Parts: sequence; structure tokens; C-alpha cells
Amino acid sequence: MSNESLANLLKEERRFAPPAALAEQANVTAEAYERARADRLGFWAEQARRLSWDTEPTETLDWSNPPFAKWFADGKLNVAYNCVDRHVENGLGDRVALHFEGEPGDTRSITYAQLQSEVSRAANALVELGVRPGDRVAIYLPMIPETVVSMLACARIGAPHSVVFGGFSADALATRINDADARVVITADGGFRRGKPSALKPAVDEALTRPGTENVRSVLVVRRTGQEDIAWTEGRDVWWHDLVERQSDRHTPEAFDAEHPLFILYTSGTTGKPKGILHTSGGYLTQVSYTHHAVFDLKPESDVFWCTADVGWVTGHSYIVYGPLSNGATEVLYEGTPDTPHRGRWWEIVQKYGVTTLYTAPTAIRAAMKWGDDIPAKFDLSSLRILGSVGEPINPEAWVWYREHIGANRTPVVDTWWQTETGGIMISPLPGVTETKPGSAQVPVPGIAATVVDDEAREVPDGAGGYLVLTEPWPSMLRTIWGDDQRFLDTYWSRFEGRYFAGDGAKKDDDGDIWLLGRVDDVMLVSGHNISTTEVESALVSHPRVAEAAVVGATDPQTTQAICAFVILRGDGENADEAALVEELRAHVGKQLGPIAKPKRVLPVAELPKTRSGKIMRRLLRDVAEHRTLGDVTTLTDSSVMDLIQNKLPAAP
Ligand code: 6R9
Repeated sequence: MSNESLANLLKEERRFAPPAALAEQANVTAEAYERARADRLGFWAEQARRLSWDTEPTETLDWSNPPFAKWFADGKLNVAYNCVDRHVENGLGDRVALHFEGEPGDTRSITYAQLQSEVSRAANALVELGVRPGDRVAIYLPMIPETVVSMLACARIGAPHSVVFGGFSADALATRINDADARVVITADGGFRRGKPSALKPAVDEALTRPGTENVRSVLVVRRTGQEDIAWTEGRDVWWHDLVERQSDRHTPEAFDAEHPLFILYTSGTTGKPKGILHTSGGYLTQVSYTHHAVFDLKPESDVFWCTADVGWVTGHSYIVYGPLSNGATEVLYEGTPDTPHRGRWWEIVQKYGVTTLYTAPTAIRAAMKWGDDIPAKFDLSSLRILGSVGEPINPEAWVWYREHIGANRTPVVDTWWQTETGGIMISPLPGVTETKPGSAQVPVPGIAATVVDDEAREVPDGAGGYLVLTEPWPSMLRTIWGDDQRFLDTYWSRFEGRYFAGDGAKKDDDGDIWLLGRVDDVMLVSGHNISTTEVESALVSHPRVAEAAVVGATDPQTTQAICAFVILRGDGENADEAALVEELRAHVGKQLGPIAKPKRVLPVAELPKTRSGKIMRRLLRDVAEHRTLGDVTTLTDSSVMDLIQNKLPAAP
């Protein structure tokens, strides 16, 4: 970014107070902020006591070699014991941990006692395969109970897992197996997606022909679809139902150091090889457990929690597996897509299980908006009491729609900002405390310190924009990039001395609340002004005809960059007068944000390129707008959308 800080364009005046009844019963009140401000480390030491330790830690933070943090370093615990066994020991064995809903409609409800047996069997099976503490295990599975069981089994025996999203290609899988030097791969014959079986095992077979994957000695295969004719490598491949089911359902968990590696999770980044983000045990579990309790106000005895993320995304790790299970929650695990077999599937699931807390991504909310208000209206959603959002800045219109049409104008919406690297939620309203503002994540959670700085690392005043930084270490912070400490230093700690650089643009409003404005790489420079893609997109989405928008800056001889907007229109059918609507949309943005933000071009398209976690891939749209060959498309959900978009575009000048 240039010296000009981000222009502060969007004005959003709507406010929503916490419901009185929720505020009165809330797990966390305003007092927590004061407590954490007065003694941040003491506060986290208290939160660590939410867990069961074999050896209680006496040290909280060791920051003697920044930015390499150690949290609770002299403590010992077993993460899986904390997520499973202790609840059974506390008499909660009959509580349902997971309500699994398969895409074809098959279901399984698994209690904590059953989960304990399954995790123990799987742990014994991994031990039989020769997995030792510290060995890495790659997990390449659909969204089925065995995925959760596998992760917990790894945690139980101290073998860091590396979950690779089931939609990734053989290449992507091979790169990750190689980088982590995995010894075992856990996969399935396939999963169900959009009404049909989709194979997984062939990608594993192919990945294991690539150089650098030779150390994989076993492939453990879950039978999920049963329909694929799958290749089998004798001596290497073993069926889950052969190996795991014959194991003892008793396994004694060993205590590991708080800093024992728990998992590696790869984030793609725009260039270079994927970064293996390393998380460890005690600090990570402390923060995901606390934030799940605080941000979702979890009442484990009565709530039904549903995070719709894929387990292959960090959101699935922290808020399907480790956060909710460490808190003894009952949750939903759904295998499929929101529109299979019909566009009301999610709302049907909410009704069926009485979901109280729904945590999803803006992309899903915008899709539901586009499909129409009448669809959720057909279902009984009255069990819902808190709604959450994660993954991208949520446009104020989508936020308000979510609250109104899913939350009956009653439920708080918590917009949670965090990253694979932060491990757990960092910035978010608290549902019983914060008066919410549509589109803003607002305040760091208790115990977390964040601010917005300018190019010279000076904190910006209220009302101004710049870069989001985290100013103090936090328990669930990444410990390094696997095998590459230097890249860890360069990527996150070199831009601003002593502060973690998140890579996101942000602004502070007049109350000092934080608004996230998208990745710094996406910020546009127009006639000397830095303009956020998020704000222009939100202005577009506030027009009744726009369902989704993606905005990029394309090189322009007059203005450095020109704003180019790709929009998905709401409602059915072709627009009679697209040219008139395009003019109307340009004028609408100009009116909402000022003339500087008026897009030079607005292109209606049928789809936008998204990653598997629903993030819009603006760099590909920039390639299109600048008539370049497309960059890496391997992390796209559907690479054919790029052809559709390119066909819409006039030929290069
Ligand atoms: C959890 C997750 C991290 C990036 C992050 C930011 C964006 C996530 C957001 C948000 C605005 C929110 N992001 N949550 N932006 N408001 N509530 O998404 O992790 O996949 O590593 O992505 O996602 O740009 O830097 P990850």
C-alpha cells in the first residue's frame, strides 16, 4: 500500500442491542474485558484451567525468544482426553456429541461414550500401523464421523495430523504429504456430493506415485460410498472396518507437553508453495475452548451447535472438533452441500435437530439470499439463538438478511475475524455484551490485543484505516511455518517490528470498533486513494438487484487502477435492459461511497470464483480484467466458472 491510508467510505448506522434475556444469562459479561486488561496472562492462566491437565502448568507465557512463543510450557495434557474421556468420566457419556447427517439422508448420532470407544479403537489401530508420537498423519476424508474420530485418535497418540480438504487434487495432496513427511494417510473410497458419490481414493493412489511421498507406509481406507471399484495396493492399503473395528475400545491416553505439535494445516497464499501452519496443544485448546464458550455463549446441556465449515478448513478444526468437543457440546456434522437435494436442506437440518447456534460463511448467506426469502420461511427456525459468520468480511446487507430471515430479527449475529494462523477467534462481538454493527467484527475478544496501524506502524486514530496488527502474543497463535522458521518471520513479523501482521486491511470507526476491509493484496489504488474491495462490494450488495459482488482494481493509464466489478444479479432470468442496470449500479455506488469509488466497469456474471472455504479469489478476476492468462486455479471449487466469466468479457483492446 502507498502512504495514503485506506479511504473510510462506508457509513453503517444500524445498531442491535443484545437481547436482555441472553445478556442476563450470558457465559461472559463485560467484566471479562476488564479482568483481561488488568492482567492478560493471569486471565489466560485462568482459562487454561477450563482444561484437565495431567501436570498443571505453572508458567503461562514464555516470550523470551520472540516471536517463537511457548504457552503453559511446563504443563502436560492429552487433547483427546479433554475432548472426549473427561466428559464420560463426568457422567455425560450418554450426551450426543455428534448428530451426523449424510448427504443421501443417512444419519448417526454418536454419544460421548461411543466417541470414546471409537477414538480409542482408532488410536490402537494407528499404533498397530506403527505410528509413534511426533509422526505425521495425513487425513483426506469427506465430512463423516470417521474424520473427527481420526483427528482425535491422532491427538490421543501425539501424532500431528495434517487434514487435506477432500476436494483438493492429487497434486495438492502430494505437495502436502511431502512437506509434512506423512507416514500414514487416512482416506475413504469417496464421499457424497451433490447427489452422487465422488471418489477420493484414486487421488491418494496418484499422489503416492509422486516423489517425496515414499515414506507413506499405510493407507487406511474408510468405506463410505461402497460404490467405487477401487484400486488396492496390498501391504499398503487397509480397510478401516478390518483394522479399526477389531481393536480394543480401551486406550490409555498419554500426557504430552503443552507445546507438543497438535496439527499442521496448509494455507495456500497467493504465491509460492503452501504454508504448513503449525499449532500445538495446550495454548491452542485453551483458546478454542474459551472462545467457543464465550463467543457462542455455549450452554452444553441445552444447545445444539452447528458449524457448517468443512473439517479441512481451520474453522472445522477449531469449531467442529476441538472447541465444541472440549466443551462437551452437542453438534451437527453435515456431509453435503446446502442445495442437495433442495435449497432448503440447511433449514430442514436446523429444524430437525433444533439447532440453537449456527456458524457459517458470508458466501453461504449470500447464496441463501439469492435463492429467496421464501425458502427458509418454510421451516421452523425458532430454536436458533445465536448466528455466527466467518471467512470474509460480511456485507452489511447480508448480515441484516441473516438476522432477519434466519434469526427472526431476534438473534445476535457474531462476525468473527480470525485466521488459520491465529488458531481461534480473535475479533468478535460477544452476544450478551456487545451492541452489534452489521459488517463489523468490532472488538478483540477478552485477552486479545489488536489494532490498526499506518505504513509507519503508527496506530491510526478513530475514523481512519490501515493495516490490522496483533500487538500481543495469544495462546492459539501459530508456532511457526512447518520446517521454515525464516518464512514465518518474513511473512508475519517483519512488516511491523514486534507485531503480527495479519495481511488484512482494516479501519477503526468513530467508536474505535474494527472493520475488516479484505486482504491488503486486494486493496485498490485509484487516483491516489487506497480503496477497499470490501466497501465497494458491500455498496453493490446493498442494491436490491445484486446478490453477490467481487471488485478488483485493473491497471488503468489514467487512474493507476480502475475499479472493475463482477456482480451476480438477484432473481431469475436475464435482465431485459442490462446496460441500464449497469449504469444504475455504478450510480448507486457513487451515491453510497462517493464518486471516487464509482466502478469504471460493472459486469454481470453467473458465478464467482471461490475457494473451498468460500472466499472469492479476486486475483483470478484481476487476471481476467487485465486480459492475462489465469494464475493457479487448483484451489477453486469449480474451475469451469472462469470460462463462463471470460466468455462474458469483451475481447482485449
Ligand atoms: C478463519 C479463516 C483468514 C482470512 C483473514 C481475512 C478473512 C476471516 C473474517 C475475515 C473479515 C471476518 N476473514 N474471517 N475477514 N471478517 N469475520 O477464515 O481462516 O481461511 O486462514 O482465512 O480470511 O482476510 O485474513 P483462513
